[in-house]
Amino acid sequence: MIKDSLRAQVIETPSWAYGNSGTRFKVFAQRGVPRDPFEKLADAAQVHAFTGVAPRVALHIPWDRVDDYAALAEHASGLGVRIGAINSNVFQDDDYMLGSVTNPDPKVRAKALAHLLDCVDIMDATGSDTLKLWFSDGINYPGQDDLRARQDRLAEALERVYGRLGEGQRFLLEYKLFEPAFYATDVPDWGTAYAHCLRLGPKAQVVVDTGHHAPGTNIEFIVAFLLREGKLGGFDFNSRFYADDDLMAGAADPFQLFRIMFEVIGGGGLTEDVAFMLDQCHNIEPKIAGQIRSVMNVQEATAKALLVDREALAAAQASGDVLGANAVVMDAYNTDVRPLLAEIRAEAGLDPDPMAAYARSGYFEKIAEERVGGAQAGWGA
Ligand code: RM4
Ligand code: MN
Repeated sequence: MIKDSLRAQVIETPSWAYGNSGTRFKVFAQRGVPRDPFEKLADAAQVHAFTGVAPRVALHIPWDRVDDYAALAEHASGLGVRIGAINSNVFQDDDYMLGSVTNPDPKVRAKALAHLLDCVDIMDATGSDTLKLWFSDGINYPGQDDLRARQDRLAEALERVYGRLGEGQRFLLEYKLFEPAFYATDVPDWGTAYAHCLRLGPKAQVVVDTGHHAPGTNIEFIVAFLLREGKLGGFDFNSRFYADDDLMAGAADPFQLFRIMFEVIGGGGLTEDVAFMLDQCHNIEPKIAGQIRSVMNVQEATAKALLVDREALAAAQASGDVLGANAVVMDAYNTDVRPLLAEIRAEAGLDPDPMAAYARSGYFEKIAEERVGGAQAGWGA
């Protein structure tokens, strides 16, 4: 059963992770980086080829704008992958300086809404089932704008997008504590996202980006709560030491990732209804290998969480055995699951060691040599 669950897990990688990215101080260019969305999909297909569990690739619009989205989706399927979530982007135009859907200017709000609706058109054209909404909207100074009015504007836009969703489509509303707004963010936390989604209905759910909380936040509690209410739409996995660091998932705090997966499994969330997406894109690690590492880290956390002896745990909990219950959880966490995952890969005809197999494949050398000329994809591209 554990093996079946691990085989069935789908981990989605983000197109933007394959382009150049960085911090606000510097975006470093790397060799072999894709020049267009087609090349990004080719790189994502490598992650799937070596791990066997990453067949979905998220797009970011307009970074991944193409003339023919159906052709892009076809290109993906030719590579053995498919289009995952469509991520809207209403945070990079000059017009959005004071916000997008919550901007005081109705013309700017209309422009932002039109973009969100365009993203649903792209879902139709690519067969994507998920729209991911993240708003950088907020204010920097007390009194800069009316907090309540901004919530009204947000609700209005979300309602319009919700109404446009077709059969089998949903949107995930992402929250983030701060940055780029520094005084008040319009969707700062899971409670705000949850309240908006609750009013709209079942096609609106919350997405938990693990980097978007205050230090010390108990993210697994949020996960357990949202899952219980049917409102956990998925994750943007990445890890952080300080703020929204966007480092490899499971790198900074593998124990936290395990605790999250423990709650996911306990709440029956290890299904296709919960999207396990990576939102990791940092500036120094090689792109494809970095994604493979994150995928493996999510798999390892999942495997450990699956190993928890739920019966023994329930018994210890029922008898008030504090140390016993904790020991059951820690036993699972301290188990080395790498041999189990290697076995599953070998059974599926994959190399048991995806990192080494990818390194040996020569793919990086090939793209580094071939992809010369043209503009490398990156932030804002
Ligand atoms: C945001 C948020 C979104 C992601 C962008 C690139 O901070 O996490 O999910 O699409 O960054
Ligand atoms: Mn995110």
